[in-house]
Amino acid sequence: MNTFQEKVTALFADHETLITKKNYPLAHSNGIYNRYENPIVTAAHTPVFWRYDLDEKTNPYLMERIGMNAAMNSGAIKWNGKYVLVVRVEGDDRKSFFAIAESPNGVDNFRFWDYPVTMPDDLIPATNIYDMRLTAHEDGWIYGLFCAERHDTNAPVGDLSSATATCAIARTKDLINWERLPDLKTKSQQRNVVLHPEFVDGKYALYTRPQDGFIDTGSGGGIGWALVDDMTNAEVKEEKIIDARHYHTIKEVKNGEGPHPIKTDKGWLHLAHGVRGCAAGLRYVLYMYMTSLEDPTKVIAAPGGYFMAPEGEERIGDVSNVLFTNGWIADEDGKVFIYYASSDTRMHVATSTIDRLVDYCMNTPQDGLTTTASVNTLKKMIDHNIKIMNNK
Ligand code: BGC
Ligand code: BMA
Repeated sequence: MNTFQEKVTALFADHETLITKKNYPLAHSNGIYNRYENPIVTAAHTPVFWRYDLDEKTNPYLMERIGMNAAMNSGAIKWNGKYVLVVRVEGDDRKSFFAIAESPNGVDNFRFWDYPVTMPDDLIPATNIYDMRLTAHEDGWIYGLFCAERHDTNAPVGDLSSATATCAIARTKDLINWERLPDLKTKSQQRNVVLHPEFVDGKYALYTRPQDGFIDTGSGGGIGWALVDDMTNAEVKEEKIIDARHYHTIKEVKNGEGPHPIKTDKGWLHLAHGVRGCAAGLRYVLYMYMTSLEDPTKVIAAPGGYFMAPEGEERIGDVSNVLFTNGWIADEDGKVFIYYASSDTRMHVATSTIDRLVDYCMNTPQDGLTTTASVNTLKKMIDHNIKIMNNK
């Protein structure tokens, strides 16, 4: 029988082995991006001392006292040369909170900081917070926009599920001390609000996602755009849909901006999620689009279909058949680290480059919105390829 101390040592050793495991790109790639062998952050990556009381007097059986259920939907930023994620960690109690995990290379060795983020409450405290988008804005602050969820006070007695989703705003200079600003004022509920990194016409610009209800986007037509005078008292007065939902596409039911777009010389590169309904529930996939540098509300490229959809283990989890993203990092050399979560359970990375992603956006055929259009697009490529193949 191992002593308490031996068991503690083994826990730490196993954890260290897990978090320092090398991660390699999978051999097979579609030419657009590379997936990696292992998830990069999971609930098991959270520190042992978050989960176990290490005092033999109070925890003689060395039980897990505070269970961690998932590590998912993470914001991302390059910070002091490190690849930093603001992870949505969810405890067994279903409350999620933010915690920072950093890696020296962006693909493995993610290690959590000792303490989770202490996020101050807004005037009306939220029950849950999640899915932070980080933006190092040209005003000098790093903003974190996230969803604050509260029980709907108008719900009939006994309805404990109706909730409201609001865009919460905080800012920091060091990722440690966060200043909470008032929640975004808008006409509708909002989830997936993202701050554009530059001023536009001297104003802050937001990607929004108006929705009629907590789950239903209803008349909310897609990803919106709004200019805001002041982030310390942010109010959306006018909202314009820039990337609409459409019948029988991967974003029929909902869509939402992922992380803030990356600036390239060909335009802004966007990564987003699209949702459709099916008998198994909602299916979340990732897609891309581009907007113009001169007019960021103008879509200049809209590759058809999804960019990434759940595969293998990614399909399975607390909320199966879901890929979700709210973080990516573009390095100076053009390499892009796409951070995505699968099935509300674990975090992964895929790597690509700006050039590849721009090529993908510009040269992937658009969705023609009908089977006939899709077959015509396909036949065009087959014709062209058959000529090439016959000339060999
Ligand atoms: C969950 C989110 C989810 C939302 C809508 C919330 O309670 O925490 O992960 O996106 O409900 O389903
Ligand atoms: C949403 C998102 C995510 C989550 C997804 C699937 O609406 O905001 O938090 O990953 O649902 O559950």
